[in-house]
Amino acid sequence: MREEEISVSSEEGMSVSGEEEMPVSSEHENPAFRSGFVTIAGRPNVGKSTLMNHFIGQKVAITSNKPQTTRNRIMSVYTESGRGQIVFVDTPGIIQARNKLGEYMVRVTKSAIRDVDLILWLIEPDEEPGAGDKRIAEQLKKADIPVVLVINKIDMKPKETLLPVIDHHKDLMDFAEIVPVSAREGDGLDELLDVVFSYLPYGPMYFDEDTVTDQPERALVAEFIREKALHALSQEVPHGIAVSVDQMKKRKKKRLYDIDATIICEKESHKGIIIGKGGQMLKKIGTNARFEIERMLDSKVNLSLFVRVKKDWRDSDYLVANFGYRDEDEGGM
Ligand SMILES: Nc1nc2c(ncn2[C@@H]2O[C@H](COP(=O)(O)OP(=O)(O)OP(=O)(O)O)[C@@H](O)[C@H]2O)c(=O)[nH]1
Ligand SMILES: [Mg+2]
Repeated sequence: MREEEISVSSEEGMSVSGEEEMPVSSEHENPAFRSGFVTIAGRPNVGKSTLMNHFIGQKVAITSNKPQTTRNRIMSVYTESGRGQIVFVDTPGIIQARNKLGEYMVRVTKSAIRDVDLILWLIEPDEEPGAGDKRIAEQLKKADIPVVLVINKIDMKPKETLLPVIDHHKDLMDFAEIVPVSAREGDGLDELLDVVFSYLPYGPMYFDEDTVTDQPERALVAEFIREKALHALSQEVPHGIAVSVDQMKKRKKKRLYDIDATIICEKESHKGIIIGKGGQMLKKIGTNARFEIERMLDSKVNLSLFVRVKKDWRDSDYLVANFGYRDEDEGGM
C-alpha cells in the first residue's frame, strides 16, 4: 500500500509558551495541605477536557466539537502552594460501545471512577437527563464517592434556565454540591476549585510542583495531530482516525525536532479526504499541528505526515492496542 506524505517545516520562529515558575516549598510539613484524585466524567462533548485544561493553564487534553474526542485517561496535576494538590483525571465521554475502541473507552472511564476522592460529573445546561444520564448516575452511585454536579457552558444559557436543570438532575442521585461554570470562559472555576479542595483529605504532595501531566511528549504530539484532524475533517472520517508518531528526534545543539507521524484511517475513501485536493487538507492539518507542537516543545519542528489505511481497525482488539489504546497504559505517572 502506498503511503502519502506531506512535510511541513518551520518557516519562522515561534513564540515561547508561558511556563510559570512555582516557588519550591516543603509542603509535606504543612498540616493544612490537602491532596487527592478528582475524576472528571460525563457524556461526550460536555467540556471535560476543556475544564481540565483551564485548571492546568495549558493544553494537556485535546478538545473538539466532535463527541468522543478523548479516548484515554489523561491525568494532570494542579498544585497551589500552601493549599494543596489536585490530580485531575480526564476520561472519555460515557458512551455505549459500538466497537473495540469503544469498549476500551468504557473500561477506561469505569476504572477512573474507582478509588478517587471526588468525581465531577459534567453536564450541559440544556439537558434533561436521558437514558444515558440514568446509566451514568447508576455507575456513580455504585462508586460510593462524593459527586459534584458541574453544569458547564452556562455562557450559552440565561441563568434562570439552570433551575429546572438542577431540579431534574437532583432526582437522579444525591450530589455533594452543584456548581455552574463555564470552562471556556473561566466563570465559576474559582468556586469549583474551593469546592474540590473542601472534599480532599489532608495529605502529602504526590507529585513535585513541576509535574503537569502523565502524558509523554510523543503522546501529546500524536494527540495534537489528531486534534487538528478532528477540527479540519467532518462527518465520520475523524472518528476513525488514530495517529502514531514513528520518529521524533531532536537535532544536536539545535532547537529543532524532526518528527514523522502517520495518520491511520479506516477506509481508502477516507484517505483521499484526509489528503485532500493536491494535498491541501493534509497540509492544513500538518501546519496547524506544527504550531501547537512547536509551542509545547519550545523548538522548531519539521513535521512529516503520512496517511495509511488500516481497514476497520476500531473493530480489532489487536490494532486498537497497537495504536496506543492499551489497558496496561492506564497506570501511574
Ligand atoms: N460555549 C461553551 N463551549 C464549551 C465550554 N466548554 C467546552 N466547550 C466546547 O465544547 C466542545 C467539547 O469540549 P471538550 O472539552 O472536547 O468536551 P469533552 O467532554 O472532553 O468531550 P469528549 O472528550 O468527546 O468526551 C468544544 O467545542 C469546546 O470548545 C463552555 O464553557 N462554553
Ligand atoms: Mg475530552
